[in-house]
Amino acid sequence: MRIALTLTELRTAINEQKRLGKKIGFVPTMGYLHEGHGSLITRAKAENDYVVLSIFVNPLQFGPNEDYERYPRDFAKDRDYAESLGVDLLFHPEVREIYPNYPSLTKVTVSGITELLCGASRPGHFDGVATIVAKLFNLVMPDRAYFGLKDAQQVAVIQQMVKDLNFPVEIVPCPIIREEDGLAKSSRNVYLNNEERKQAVILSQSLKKAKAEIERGERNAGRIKEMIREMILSQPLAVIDYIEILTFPSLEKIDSMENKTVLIALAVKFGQTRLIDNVIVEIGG
Ligand code: PAJ
Repeated sequence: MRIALTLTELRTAINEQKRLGKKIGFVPTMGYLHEGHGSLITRAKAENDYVVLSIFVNPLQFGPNEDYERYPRDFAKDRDYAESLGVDLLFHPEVREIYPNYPSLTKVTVSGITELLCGASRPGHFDGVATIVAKLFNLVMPDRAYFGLKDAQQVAVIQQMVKDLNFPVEIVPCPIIREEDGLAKSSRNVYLNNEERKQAVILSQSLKKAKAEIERGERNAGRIKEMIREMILSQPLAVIDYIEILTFPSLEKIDSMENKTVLIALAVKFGQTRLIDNVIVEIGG
């Protein structure tokens, strides 16, 4: 596995592969890798000739009172894990390499769909995500890029950006990887203490129940949200940020779920830790 720390090293490696006509698969991450990231890498390996993984904790997507400084980092462990999965090129730049002038004068803003869900609780977050992903696409020039549906709104935002700005990249959304008890894997799960970790299982449990209710015929979004709210509030440490049911990927509010692909998304805080989870359900008439 080759490691590029600078833009020049990255460009040299990419140009070589492009000259050879290789298909490049790209997995952007902020590191502290787990099997969720691993599933994206494995899929990228299966579908491309050359896989690039980036590990960069992007300051631009963190709010002033968020966890940028304390976001977990373990480069040695990530490097070994990436190598074991067959990553061809690991790009791990410093902040000043990516943002020589921070913050840069140019930003990418996807409007509308960034104003709700996580965008409402984290103003500016998706500008930071869209900007870094656009920069990384220009640097890596991938044929395909892999994103987890754990961050379903992020997938919708990136797909919209790619469409609106004509990036020649195919976005491949990948399923959520979970712990055995259902908790969605996340780099931020290490923040949870034992009691919070136990109670956090309610997120996936409530989504599972919601999906089952829909499968049994429930079509009223308000009733589903209320059921989720009650389940989550049964856990004393849980503080709800949002519970939403929207169309996917257009993220429009709905009352009735008839004939739609819907995203049931939630964000819940346990102590200082904000967790997100979701399920996408295809609903017939
Ligand atoms: P990060 O949180 O490190 O996630 C990197 C990728 O892994 C994202 O596409 C995310 O959706 C996916 N992922 C995380 N947990 C997952 C899980 N349990 N199952 C499946 N996929 C999972 O998302 C980011 O970084 C950043 O916003 C980034 C896109 C890199 C831009 O900075």
